[in-house]
Amino acid sequence: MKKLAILIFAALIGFSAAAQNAKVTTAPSSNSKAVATSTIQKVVIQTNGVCSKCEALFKENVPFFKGVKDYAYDPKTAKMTITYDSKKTNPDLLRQQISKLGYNADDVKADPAARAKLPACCQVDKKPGQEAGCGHNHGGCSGHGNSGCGGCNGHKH
Ligand SMILES: [Cu+2]
Repeated sequence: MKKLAILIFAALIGFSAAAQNAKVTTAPSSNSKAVATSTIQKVVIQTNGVCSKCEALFKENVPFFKGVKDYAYDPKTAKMTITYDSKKTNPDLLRQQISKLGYNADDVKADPAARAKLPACCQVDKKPGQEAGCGHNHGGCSGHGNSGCGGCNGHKH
């Protein structure tokens, strides 16, 4: 009778040990499942940046928005390509943040207060087909880029 009790006791210990082992092995597998589902996404946003000063401002800000993993900007088209973590941000939020810098972002219009603080030539909307730069804007880029908008590719008459 005593022997049977020991056997049952041993069996119980063995069972609980097995259960603990099972727990340890299941935990990592559920983690790896979460990693497999990528939340990294890419979005292209049309802005209305006009010159290299705009480009510099974007570069100083957009890569540091929450959830942004990678950022590229094409000054010819004023399009931004943003790689982001969809768990931390989303395209609508990114457009709002770009608007707060003073620029249009797709359908989201620039925040007027932020835009008013930009250098004068950066506030001028580029006409479709016009080359990148602040050419044709003699008021804003007075002195052909010597003041107001140092980054302007002036001298376009
Ligand atoms: Cu500019």
